[in-house]
Amino acid sequence: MAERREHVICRACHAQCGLIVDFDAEGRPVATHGDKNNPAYAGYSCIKGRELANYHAFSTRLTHTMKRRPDGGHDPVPWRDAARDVAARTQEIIDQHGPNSVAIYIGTFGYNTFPAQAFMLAFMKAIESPMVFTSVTIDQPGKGVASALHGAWLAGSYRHHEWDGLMLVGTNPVVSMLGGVGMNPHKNLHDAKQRGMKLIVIDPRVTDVAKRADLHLQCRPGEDSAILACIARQIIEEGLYDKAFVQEETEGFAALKAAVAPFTPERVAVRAGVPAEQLVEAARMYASFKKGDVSCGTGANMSGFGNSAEYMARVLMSLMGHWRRAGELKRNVGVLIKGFPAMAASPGSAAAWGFGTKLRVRGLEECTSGLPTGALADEILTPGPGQIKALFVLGGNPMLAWPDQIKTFEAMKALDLLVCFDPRMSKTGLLADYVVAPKIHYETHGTTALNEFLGNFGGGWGYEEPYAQVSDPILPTPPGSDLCEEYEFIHAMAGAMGRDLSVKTMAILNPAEADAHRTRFKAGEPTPDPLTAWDAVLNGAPISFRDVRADPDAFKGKVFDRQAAVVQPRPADWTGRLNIGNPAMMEELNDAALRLGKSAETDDFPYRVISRRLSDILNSTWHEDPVQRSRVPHHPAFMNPADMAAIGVQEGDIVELESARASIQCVAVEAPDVRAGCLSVPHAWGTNPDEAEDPLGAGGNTGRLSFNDRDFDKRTGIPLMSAIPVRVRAVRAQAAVAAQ
Ligand SMILES: Nc1nc2c(c(=O)[nH]1)N[C@H]1C(S)=C(S)[C@@H](COP(=O)(O)OP(=O)(O)OC[C@H]3O[C@@H](n4cnc5c(=O)[nH]c(N)nc54)[C@H](O)[C@@H]3O)O[C@H]1N2
Ligand SMILES: Nc1nc2c(c(=O)[nH]1)N[C@H]1C(S)=C(S)[C@@H](COP(=O)(O)OP(=O)(O)OC[C@H]3O[C@@H](n4cnc5c(=O)[nH]c(N)nc54)[C@H](O)[C@@H]3O)O[C@H]1N2
Ligand code: SF4
Ligand SMILES: [Mo]
Repeated sequence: MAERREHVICRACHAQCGLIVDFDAEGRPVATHGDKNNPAYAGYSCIKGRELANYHAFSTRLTHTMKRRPDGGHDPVPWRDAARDVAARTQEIIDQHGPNSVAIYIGTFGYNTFPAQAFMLAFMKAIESPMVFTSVTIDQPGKGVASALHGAWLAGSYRHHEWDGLMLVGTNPVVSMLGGVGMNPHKNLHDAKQRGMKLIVIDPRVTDVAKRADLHLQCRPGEDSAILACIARQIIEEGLYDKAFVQEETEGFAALKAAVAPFTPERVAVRAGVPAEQLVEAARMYASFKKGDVSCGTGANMSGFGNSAEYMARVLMSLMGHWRRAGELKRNVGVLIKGFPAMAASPGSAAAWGFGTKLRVRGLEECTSGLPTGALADEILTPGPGQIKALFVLGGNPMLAWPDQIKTFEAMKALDLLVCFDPRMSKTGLLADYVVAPKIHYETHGTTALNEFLGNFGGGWGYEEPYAQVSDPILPTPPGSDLCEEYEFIHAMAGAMGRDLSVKTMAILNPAEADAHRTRFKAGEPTPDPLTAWDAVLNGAPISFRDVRADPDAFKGKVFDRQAAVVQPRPADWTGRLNIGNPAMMEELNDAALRLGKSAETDDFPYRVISRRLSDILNSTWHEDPVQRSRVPHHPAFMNPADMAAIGVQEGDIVELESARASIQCVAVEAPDVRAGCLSVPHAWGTNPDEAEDPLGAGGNTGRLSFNDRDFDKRTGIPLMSAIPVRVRAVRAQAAVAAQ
């Protein structure tokens, strides 16, 4: 029996599950588990969360900020000294090269800690550098672009308890917790299926969700926009669309109809490798949904036509009027995040690019998904005015996560100053001048604001109800450690440079309104305490952070008593309409149409490496946990048995995957659920290019297989990160490995 129990928010991924940690008599955390009384998660937990308490005491955990020696090794330094040194070097770089020579990259864990992100953005504003890069443009950048061009629907889409149909494209939400079946994905999917919800899955792999699908299109990768265009064409051709909705709420129907005309089921079937009848069936099934949703994930965004795939997903929803209508109720009206007004209207198409910072390379520029991270290595390596000389990496790991690892490596080495905020010595940290060791997870205050925030951007993301949880630190920092929160370091650094920080709230989605809710932290004043930092970051929330914290139940996670909003009709003089025929997207469809009739195969590189996530591991994090390692001992390349036989590969052999760029090594795992011709390989594994290959340990880095300057999207800069053409050979047999 536990001596003490603490409710916590798991921050091991974006899902922010409400968990319970049991402590023994000595005050040590002994077990972590789900909380069946939690109204949003209903007992859900995953292995990463159940292991999170141990993560605080990993052998690889940094207990001090590290500073690089001239010989490349690192020594511990007091963090306040490091903040002063980094400030001085940053100021020198600004004096010599101008503010644009300083860039930041915000990765996965730059989101999980809202104050870190808000303070880092305030720092960039203080030094007047616009060079803010994030992982969004190497993740699902089509979302931001498509949503702007198609136009948002202010009242949002339906939530999973309402769906009678769902289409998932290149996403596996049961593992990723993103993609749209809510916060207890197994239970929600089960309940929805019991209720009669129909599920269509488009994925080259029989994923966890595909196993439960009513219709699974096990397509070739990289053909999603063609498949969705075909479904739209069929729906239009058979007259199955919601004519009243299309007439009243959309514009561009004629352009759409013309652009999708080439995508006949017969032609798309040949290109995408699925039967024509299945495409027709998918169209009829989707059109039969009354309250449906289409959700695209990383698979659809990383394989070449992400903008038009995301756009066509929205177009299908608009053709069927699958948006929340006037008079209906919107249950989640927000707790810590103020979303959009519940109105059955669209502001209409907005510019997705052409308004912001221009890069110097490949004609790329800021878009609605941010600055193209796919081109950041070039911005560091290309000489001349505006060359990036200093990079701050907040909770990310470029060396294992960015495309084109070889170029990334050159870029990291070329920097005058590289600072990582990371609790361990990551592969990027190895190359950094400073690795700032932060307090993590259970050593800090937490809120569920991030997941609530995400709920405003993806179909079925975030919470159904006005749910929130807050948490206080439950673990002390390791004995003898010298740790800070990321925001404290940023504040100290800004102070040493004599710059005030004007921290913008993250709690308000309307940009102008958010801008009016800034909190100023003056240079030279003491570092704000964590609750004051959170106050600033959540300034203007529907329920104030302090009021949420005043409710004892909020520490366990609760649904707040807020009245559901009745969706208001569009005002009579409203001009905005959903744009289903945007010219730029019709042009991208034309490009996809040109490929119809051509073979998707190439002789030189006949296989395709496709991305996937593992439930035990989050990107490059968690690999060192012994429990996870015992569950995933090697870096797997999941292969269809027919391909294994054709190449002469056995389960457990080391295989080499060679692209036009480079080759990597992984361990072959037999997987009948993977489409023949594809290798399903998790990303963010591997070594740095100057380290020995380690196929049985660190594995191979799929980012090394891609060029960042070929086959890249001209708007978001994302290159092929899935559907990467390769050839495959066995390099060492399992028996030889075992005999070592
Ligand atoms: N080929 C291919 N490449 C991909 C993908 C793919 O599917 N295929 N996926 C892409 C996607 S979607 C993404 S989002 C990116 C991920 O890109 P990144 O965010 O750059 O990579 P991560 O591995 O998530 O890095 C997270 C880092 O945060 C550190 N960390 C953990 N906890 C904390 C904390 O509390 N505070 C701080 N400051 N740091 C912490 C971890 O140690 C780790 O080094 O990778 C992309 N790369
Ligand atoms: N356990 C765990 N959870 C995670 C992460 C993790 O690493 N581990 N990462 C987090 C991050 S950073 C993100 S962005 C989300 C991502 O969440 P998801 O987008 O749901 O990511 P995946 O689970 O990799 O699912 C992508 C699917 O796309 C398929 N696919 C690959 N290429 C193609 C293609 O061209 N077309 C189609 N239709 N399908 C294709 C793959 O087979 C795979 O099943 O997950 C988050 N959650
Ligand atoms: S799904 Fe994410 S938040 Fe939930 S327990 Fe697992 S790692 Fe933690
Ligand atoms: Mo991601």
